[in-house]
Amino acid sequence: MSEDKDLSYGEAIQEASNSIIRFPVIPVKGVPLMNLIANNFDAVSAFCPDSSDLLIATYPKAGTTWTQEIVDLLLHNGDAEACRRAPTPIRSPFLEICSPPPIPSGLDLLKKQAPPRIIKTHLPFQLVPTGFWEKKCKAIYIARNAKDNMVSYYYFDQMNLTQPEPGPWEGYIHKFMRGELSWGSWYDHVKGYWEEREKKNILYLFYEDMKENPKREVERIMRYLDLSLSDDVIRKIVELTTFKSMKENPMANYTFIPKIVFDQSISNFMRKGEVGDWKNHFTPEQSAEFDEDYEKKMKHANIPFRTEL
Ligand code: PPS
Repeated sequence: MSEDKDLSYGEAIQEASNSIIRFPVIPVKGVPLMNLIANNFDAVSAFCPDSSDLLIATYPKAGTTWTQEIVDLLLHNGDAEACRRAPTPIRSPFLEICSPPPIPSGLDLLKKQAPPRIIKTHLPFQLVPTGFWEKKCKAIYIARNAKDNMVSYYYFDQMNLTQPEPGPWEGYIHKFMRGELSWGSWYDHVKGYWEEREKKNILYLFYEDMKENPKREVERIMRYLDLSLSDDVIRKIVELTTFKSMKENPMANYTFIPKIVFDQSISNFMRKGEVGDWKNHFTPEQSAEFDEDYEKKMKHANIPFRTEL
């Protein structure tokens, strides 16, 4: 993917293997971000989207990849082959991501694509480049209940060898509660977009709703994108974006990322895809402590999260 060589994403990672480490985080306006992102943050902030670009924003592990796949299929009228043209991060670049060269950054990939683009971000609302709102871009936010979101992040931090060490589960819960994980506080993240959703015309979705009734949520996204697809195509998109289908799809399951970055022998990227897996991880005492703290942080937010279906 460098200018002079035509490396695939995986090859570029392989070539950068000596520079792959668990990168430390540095605060950017109080939000901990991977140091490579923090050091390049002026360029990220200056990114100027086209008004036709779509932003997909999430706290990490809330259902980003699932939504990226649904959107790509909607924009291609359910054409599975078209949506296997490239791996997810090429079809839908990750705005702020910065990695050692020759791995292309999100901005490098975006520069090479003509709008309309499907742009992924994990940035909290206040760090999203203001160009998105000035240009009145559409934006979809997916939120996932805190406990399942954290469990998913815990496994991801074990297998993603560029993320800080998660350490033991007990300590990880407290890091999550204090907002110390990469991309910061889950609580501030979900509240930030919730508060802005009407003013900025953000479609705010829930992972649990997508699990409960994927057809309803795919249709919701379709309407938001001003598309009108047949019932057959919608059914096909729902089928192509089940957890099982995506786990088997080499263009969506992140097996294209070499083991030196994503070690899927530790945990699969497509791990479980369920609501309520937190019950297999929290002890009753941990759950009570978490809930008490959650009440304090979320009491005025009124966001209808569900921790089970
Ligand atoms: S990332 O790295 O932040 O982009 O990860 P993200 O895609 O947001 O989240 C990964 C979790 O989403 C689950 N997933 C799905 N669940 C249900 N259906 C489908 N199709 C699907 N695709 C991805 C994935 O398994 C991760 O959750 P866990 O709980 O770890 O399984």
